[in-house]
Amino acid sequence: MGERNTGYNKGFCKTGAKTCHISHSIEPLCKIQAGIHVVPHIFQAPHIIKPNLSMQTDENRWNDLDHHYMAMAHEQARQAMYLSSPNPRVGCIIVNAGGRIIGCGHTQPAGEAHAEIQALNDALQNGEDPAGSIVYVTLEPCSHYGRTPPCTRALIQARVGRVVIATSDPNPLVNGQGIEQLRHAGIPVEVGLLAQSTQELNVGFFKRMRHKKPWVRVKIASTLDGYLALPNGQSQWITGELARQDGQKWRARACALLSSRATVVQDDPKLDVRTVSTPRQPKLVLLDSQLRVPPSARIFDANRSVYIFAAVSPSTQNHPSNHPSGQITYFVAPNSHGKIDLNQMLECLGQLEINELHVEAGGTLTSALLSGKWVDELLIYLAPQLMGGGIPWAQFTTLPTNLADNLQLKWLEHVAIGNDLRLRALVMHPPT
Ligand code: AOF
Ligand code: ZN
Repeated sequence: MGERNTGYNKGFCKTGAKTCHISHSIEPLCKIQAGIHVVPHIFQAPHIIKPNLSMQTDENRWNDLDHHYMAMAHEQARQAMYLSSPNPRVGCIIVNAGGRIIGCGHTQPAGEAHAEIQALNDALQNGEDPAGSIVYVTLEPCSHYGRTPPCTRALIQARVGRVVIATSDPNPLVNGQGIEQLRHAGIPVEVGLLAQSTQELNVGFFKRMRHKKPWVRVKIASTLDGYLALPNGQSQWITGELARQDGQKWRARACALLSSRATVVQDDPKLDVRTVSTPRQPKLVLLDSQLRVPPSARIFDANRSVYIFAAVSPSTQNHPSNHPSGQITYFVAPNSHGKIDLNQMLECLGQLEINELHVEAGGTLTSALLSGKWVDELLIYLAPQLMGGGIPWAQFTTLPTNLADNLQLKWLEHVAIGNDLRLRALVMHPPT
């Protein structure tokens, strides 16, 4: 390398400013696009790659060391779990010609360095020259000027010798162009090693990029016979302490938590992250069609942005002067029944760059989301108890007349957490 580098992609904009232009609107935001159905195929082979790109996806092509370093890159990516949103969780490992790791990095908060830049700068700080090295990165390097300059530019400038990528970037601004730019610069690029790990770690980012809506994960804490609460509404606590702590991790990784007026009025939950060390609280999305949640509700106590979706406009009656309004943005999105248009709400959250939406609500909202085929994943904590009756977590207004029409799920995992079971399932929507 000629002139010694003092750092890659230095001087980029660090404002972290969002490009979203809708945060102050109280008008209906998104036109409903009829006929759009979300098909959660995130764990299946992606079909986002431009067909003219020659990408090999046979993992057998790579040797044990390639697998090892890409697994390490994914460990790096996991360090961005609570950090990088709305950007994807990406990790990068740089290995020199002697097989020694000279730099590693993961995505920083939006507006700051991407994984590759972190890794290149790490190599420089270690006094190492990345020229000729192999770069293992869990997502296709970006090729565009976003909040930061393109990572491809930095990799080309560093004259790296080879780039191994887990999977291409579904962001339409990148989507194969990063690979093309590197190849065009004469750098050999291979794609497809541990692609599924990247997709699983970034279900929300992939869903938003492909479908412009968040990945909707509904959390349920239920008795074995499927009840959330006694008929008198009592629901604390069905599952044990360990399950509740585990639930905090799922809250922490989400961009936003969603709940309903009914749950907020009934339980007065804080709905925040307390037992996980995280640099940011997820945003709170409250569905309150008639704007009746009182300003004293504990959900307003946490220091975070609150998005309230309603079917009516805020006024002095329903938005009293003592409302903690500083961080509240209202969205008015009525449907023809005077309720909140859930499809429009999800489209708005997509525009607001919400990747993973974590729902903690009662049976009514959960059932409405399931009926509308908007749920991607169920996260169920099942307690070894029978209630024999009560408030069920799913009750549809229209029941199937044929077993084949039941909402089909696919188990992702079942694990014991203390005395409870954690079940995760994908909701399989029929292809449309
Ligand atoms: C990478 N490495 O670590 C990440 C990438 O606004 P910017 O400049 O931060 O760009 C954000 C986009 O860059 C994001 O939507 C995604 O396409 C890509 N994220 N790319 O090469 C990374 N986080
Ligand atoms: Zn980048």
